[in-house]
Amino acid sequence: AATHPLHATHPLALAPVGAPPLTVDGFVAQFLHNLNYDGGVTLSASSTNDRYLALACTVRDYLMARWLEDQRAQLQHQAKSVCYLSAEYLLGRQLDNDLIASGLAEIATEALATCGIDIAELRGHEIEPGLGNGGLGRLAACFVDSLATLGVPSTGYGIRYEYGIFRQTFEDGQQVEQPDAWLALGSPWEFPHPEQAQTISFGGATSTSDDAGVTRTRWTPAWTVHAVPYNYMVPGFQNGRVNTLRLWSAVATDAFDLRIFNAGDYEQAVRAQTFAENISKVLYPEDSTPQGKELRLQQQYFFVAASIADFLDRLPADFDLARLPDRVIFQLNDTHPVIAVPELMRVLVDERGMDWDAAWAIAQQCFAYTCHTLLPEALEVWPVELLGRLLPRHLEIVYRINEEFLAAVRARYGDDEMRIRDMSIIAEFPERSVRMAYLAAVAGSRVNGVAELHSQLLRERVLPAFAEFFPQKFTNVTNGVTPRRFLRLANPGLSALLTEALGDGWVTDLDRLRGLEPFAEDPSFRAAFAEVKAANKRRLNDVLQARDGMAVGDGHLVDVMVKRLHEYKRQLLKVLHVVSSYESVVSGRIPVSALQPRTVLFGAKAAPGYTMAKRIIHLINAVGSVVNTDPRLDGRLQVLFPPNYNVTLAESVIPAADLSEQISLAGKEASGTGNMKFALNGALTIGTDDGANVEIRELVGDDNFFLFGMAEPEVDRLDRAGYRPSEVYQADAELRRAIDLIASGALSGGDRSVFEPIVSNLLYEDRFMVLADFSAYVAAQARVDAAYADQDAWTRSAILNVARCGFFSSDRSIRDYIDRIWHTPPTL
Ligand code: HBZ
Repeated sequence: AATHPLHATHPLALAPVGAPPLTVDGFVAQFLHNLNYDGGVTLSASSTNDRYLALACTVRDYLMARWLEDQRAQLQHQAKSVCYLSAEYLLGRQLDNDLIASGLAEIATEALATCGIDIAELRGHEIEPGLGNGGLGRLAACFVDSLATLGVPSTGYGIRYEYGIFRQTFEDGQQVEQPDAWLALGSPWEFPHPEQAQTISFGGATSTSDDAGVTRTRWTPAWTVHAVPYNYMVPGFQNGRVNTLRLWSAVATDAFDLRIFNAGDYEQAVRAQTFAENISKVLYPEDSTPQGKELRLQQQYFFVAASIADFLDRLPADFDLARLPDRVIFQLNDTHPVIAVPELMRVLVDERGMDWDAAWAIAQQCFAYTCHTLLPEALEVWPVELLGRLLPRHLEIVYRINEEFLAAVRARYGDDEMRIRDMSIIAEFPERSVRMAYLAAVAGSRVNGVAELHSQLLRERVLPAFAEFFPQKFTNVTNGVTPRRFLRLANPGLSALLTEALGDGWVTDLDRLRGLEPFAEDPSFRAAFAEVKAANKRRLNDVLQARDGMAVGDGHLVDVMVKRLHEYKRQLLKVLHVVSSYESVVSGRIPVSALQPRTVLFGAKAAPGYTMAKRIIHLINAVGSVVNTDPRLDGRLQVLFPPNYNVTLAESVIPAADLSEQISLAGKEASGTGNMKFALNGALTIGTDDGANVEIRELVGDDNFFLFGMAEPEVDRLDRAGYRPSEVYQADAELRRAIDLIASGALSGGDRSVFEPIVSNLLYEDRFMVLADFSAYVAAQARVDAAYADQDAWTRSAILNVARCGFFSSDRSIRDYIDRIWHTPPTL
């Protein structure tokens, strides 16, 4: 087949032997081959699903030789590598990403067109793998993308949940959770390797024996389960590099059900199988309030034990384990994988016969811990009773680690019992339990927060005793987001504009966006930029129309708050502002013509057991139904709440936004990453001095950011002084009118009881100080309206946001991890 002009400088032009020819004809041939020989259908008889699967396999085929080569090279070179341990990866659609990463997007589009197929329809067919809750899981997905793009020897390890984050629907404005059967139509992206399964043990008891004067501990587990790895390609951006994400799936072991089967109880045997396979069945939908459930601890141990065993299996047979720290760093994504610490100790001491002190010296160099929270209730603790029942040997190991650590604390400070109780890995109240964050801080070579402010508060407020004891361990790595998915893929219009202005190097070198600053002063560039934003709003409307029958208003300021529903994030503050605007118009205090036309768009899932969060969802929907249908508003204020906000919807929403709502109570949002995605897509932020907002504002400048509200020290002072929200309510007429309207039942068909718990919580508790920041927020929104009235000046600010946010590339975050924590060579 002739070489297509498109491919002269194609990144896969040096395609290794075995890859299909890099031509439109070559792509067509491979696609049809896959459709016929793997799918077992002809083109004319094929369904959308058949075609989607064949297309996915074709893209895969082009990446395969590179992937195999990278796996081989990683084994051969045995360079130090990163094992990223994360219970969550919120990946988003794979086809979209892999088309762009492989550089095949144009060839594939053309090739399918010659078959009479619109590639957009197939791209829209994929159900995204939603194997995460929110920011933490999405961060892990951005990081594996950057690791591959930077060519860092690394593997992402996690769990292949059969059901990811639930699909959200609304019934009468209330959230209903549906199972997310993302594997139902088959996943073309995964490669199972049952022959590489690991056996993972649980329960039972330990015993000791004397081995030539050395005490050896033996763990006799009660039951085991197989962990089967599924490999996923993680292609770097057009660099011929393909890394691996390894997700583990639980399968019952033969031994397990055979025993029962032989006893003649078939039903019981089947139940046993179901029990074992439950481990990877479903993602826990709680973000930030862990429930301390046994199955969750099983999940955590299951995937870290399998991952450690898998890593060790890849070392040469004669490898000297004393050199393990030269070969690996296990990065612990929050406390979820922290049980890896006693697991590595168990393997080194019990299985490999190493002495305790040598093993501990090694383990301390092999782990690093990232904390993602500031909320005390989000710090995981496991009851000693549960840990001892499920993992008796690990509990013993934790006790010994704690004993030696507390001995070191005593050696430094004397018998200061207060301090000992404060720093003990074992908490005594309200029940004896293991504090996983403390274990991570003791064992890890580094402890990092995810934004400057967060890392500071981590040292000063969350783990102060540890920061004093191990000052050298504490560091910061500010989060980042991948410009591939969140600019290049999600915002093709802006991408083209950037490439025209700066060349295409920005995709892997986001600091080049700085070069955009002078363009902010160029009227024709501003016009082009504004046109891209307008086109993105039209595209969003097409998506919303098809998905939910909704649309943002013509000429409206698009005001977006998308993130998990949590009280600390303060969706209620946004709701109060909307209710207040509504009330001012319908009461006649403000002419409707004075309203800046706005569409307020929410997206948020609530943890199924988080009652208050679900009430807030109900309230948002109730406000929407009233505001959107009241003719007195003249269509100038709209509230949209499309259900099931996920990565795919984010890719349409973020590029269309004018205003990004980042309004958490200062000191509560560790970093935020949505804030970065919006700024990079040219939305202006209205935000508090919290998390990475602080760094965004420093970079974009005060003129291009709407700051409001208390800073963290003020929050702390108010808290100590005793905060009384009802006094704020009494003192602020505008606030009172908004709250009274909600309390009146006007938004709930006259039923005052529906939102009463929200109202009384605001008036008498208001843990996250919504009322205290209300007036500042309203004033900041007035500044937004005034600024938006000058469209050209707004566009200039938007361009400067893009130009100055290159720092928030996850490539930069990964380089920081390499410099400050991992010390791995950047490329293989
Ligand atoms: O991690 C988020 C933080 O809230 C956010 O500020 C930060 O930007 C982001 C990335 O660093 N934390 C989470 O998303 N946390 C969870 O999703 C979570 C999930 C299960 C848990 C606890 C937390 O048991």
